[in-house]
Amino acid sequence: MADVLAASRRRTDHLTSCVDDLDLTAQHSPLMSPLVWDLAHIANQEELWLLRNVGGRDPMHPEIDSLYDAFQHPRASRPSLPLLRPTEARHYGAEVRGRVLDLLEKVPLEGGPLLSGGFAFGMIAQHEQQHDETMLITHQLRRGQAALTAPPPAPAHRPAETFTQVETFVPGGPFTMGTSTEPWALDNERPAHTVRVEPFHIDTFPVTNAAYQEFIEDGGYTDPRWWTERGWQHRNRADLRAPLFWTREGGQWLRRRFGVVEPVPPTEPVLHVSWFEADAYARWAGRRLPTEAEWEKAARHDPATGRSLRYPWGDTDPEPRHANLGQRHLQPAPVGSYPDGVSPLGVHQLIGDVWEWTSSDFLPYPGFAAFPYQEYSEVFFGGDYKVLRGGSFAVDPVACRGTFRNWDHPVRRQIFSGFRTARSDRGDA
Ligand code: AVJ
Ligand code: FE
Repeated sequence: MADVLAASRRRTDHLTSCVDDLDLTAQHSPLMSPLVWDLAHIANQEELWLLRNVGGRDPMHPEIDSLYDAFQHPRASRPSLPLLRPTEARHYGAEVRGRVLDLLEKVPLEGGPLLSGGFAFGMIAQHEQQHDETMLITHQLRRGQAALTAPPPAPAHRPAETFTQVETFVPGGPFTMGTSTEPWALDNERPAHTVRVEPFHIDTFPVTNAAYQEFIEDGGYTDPRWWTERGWQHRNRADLRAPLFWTREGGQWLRRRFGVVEPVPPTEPVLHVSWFEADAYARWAGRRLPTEAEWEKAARHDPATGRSLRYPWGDTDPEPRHANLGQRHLQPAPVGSYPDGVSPLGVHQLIGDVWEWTSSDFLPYPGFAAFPYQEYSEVFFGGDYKVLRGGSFAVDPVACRGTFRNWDHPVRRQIFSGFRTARSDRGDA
């Protein structure tokens, strides 16, 4: 447990030590907090859940709690708050962590639901990793010289052209969705329940930049036939013409990625598209987005046993050969890069690379119970949110499972979002 916590802190340090204090306190986009807010929010949540709720300690700095309550201050307003300075925020985080490690030696990892299986500690490690992904998004939005670098993923084993329009059949019938046994699963992934889906076909790989460019070149962005009414309004208002961070120069698509401008790689899964764009692409292709249940069946269902696996490759924790996770690379890997991560039905790269938009709204599973706080999931149910599945290259393995659910507004595209499409077995999409 201490190692898992240490890994999240190493990543936080990495993301906040490569820029100066001015950069840490600046707002790089109204969509994001200053990095120094995330830094102290991470410490504040750790203090709240581990030192106060688990350890029964008194608040260390009660006067700052409200500054770091995400529900009290929208992101755009956070730079004007009297936030802790970078040095103070780091000091606060280190002090909390020191006390947490003391507590970890004393407290039994069993008993109440908050402690059993080390849930509270796992929840806090996941929370820090989730904010690390948020901070990586801020880095991507930040202008100026590159602050982060990472080696590119290895080239794929097969040329990308062979993957165009390849799809995999998923049989109809029941499967187990969600989990009641995964110790660190968050409340919205619970409980396990049986869901039936009709037979369908799903893209074997995420939609690539090359395929997405065909949609652009075919006038996909200027033809209202492919868009929902709301999507079309949004496309006009926001003047969408291509994924976020793409520019066209001399007949070529370029993208800005962590401060570097480069040609768009045709074989990579498309990144930085909104739900509205993903939905329009699918309709243009004569297809549709998969539902969340369809995505999970394609990812977890093992037809040989009828059981749902923890991950597409089986029940073992993610290793680098399975998936592009953990910010080892600062981009998705070409399609075909992870034959070891394939699901029993034969679907590739469901975990890692890009978050995948589904057609589903973010709703509770039957039998849902908010735990340990309503603000984690419950207050978002029924709002204007679509579910994303699978996790991006920026997701740490500790915050990633076949059951993991993410959600965001359908207009959002600064997140590491892509998609794959599906079609029903019979009739139209
Ligand atoms: C699950 C990614 C939507 O970042 O807003 C972080 C996770 N919850 N702090 C978010 C979260 C509280 C959440 N997402
Ligand atoms: Fe948070």
